[in-house]
Amino acid sequence: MVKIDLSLSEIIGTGPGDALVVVDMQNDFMPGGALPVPGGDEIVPGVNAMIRMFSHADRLVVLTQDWHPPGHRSFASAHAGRQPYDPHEEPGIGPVLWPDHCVQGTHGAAFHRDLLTSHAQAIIRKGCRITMDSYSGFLENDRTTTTGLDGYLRDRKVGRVFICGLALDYCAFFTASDALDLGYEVVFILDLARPVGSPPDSASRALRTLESKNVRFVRSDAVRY
Ligand code: VGL
Ligand code: ZN
Repeated sequence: MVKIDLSLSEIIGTGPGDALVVVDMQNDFMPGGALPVPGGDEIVPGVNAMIRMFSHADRLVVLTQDWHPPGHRSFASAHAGRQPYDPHEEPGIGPVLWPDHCVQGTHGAAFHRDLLTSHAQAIIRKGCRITMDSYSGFLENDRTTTTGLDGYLRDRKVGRVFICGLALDYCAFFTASDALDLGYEVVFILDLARPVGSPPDSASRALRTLESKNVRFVRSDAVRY
């Protein structure tokens, strides 16, 4: 695991033009869920504190929600003889297959019951088409189809996005990476993200990639109103 040193993390103020993007804080990604992320539930109070900080007229909160139809191609169950977490490369799907998770309208796809969802101004659903996954909140895994998030943020005059949520090595990572590529300043709140850890080096790779792209890693206690 790459160690990011946040001991020197400077206080970072928030204000007009800032958005908080909370990635996939859904039941299926919590311990006991279908695709559990270790410690996923532990970050809910901290994420809520961030949501409160961004719930003001001059800034905004966006949630992303993994939202798959039954039989989605990212599910191992859609491939004969394959198991969850098996490696798999297919256009728009992979690098691994997943357990059935976040099926549209199910309890597993719902947000954690304690998440302050009523403060969100927009909810972006992704992975809605049966043959295509979407790890990023901006672009689906064909790297072409947009979710509308970039248009929404631009329209709302957002220049900087703060990112937290699940999973650090998939949806939070790809959302941050795309935000950087799309020209946003990106602040990644490292203590409010947790990895799936499959394959084992996925979190290290994600962090190294973000580091090489000018992301700003911070601890949540350094973020101020
Ligand atoms: C995610 C795997 C599959 C995530 C979503 O939210 O990180 N990971 N679908
Ligand atoms: Zn998914």
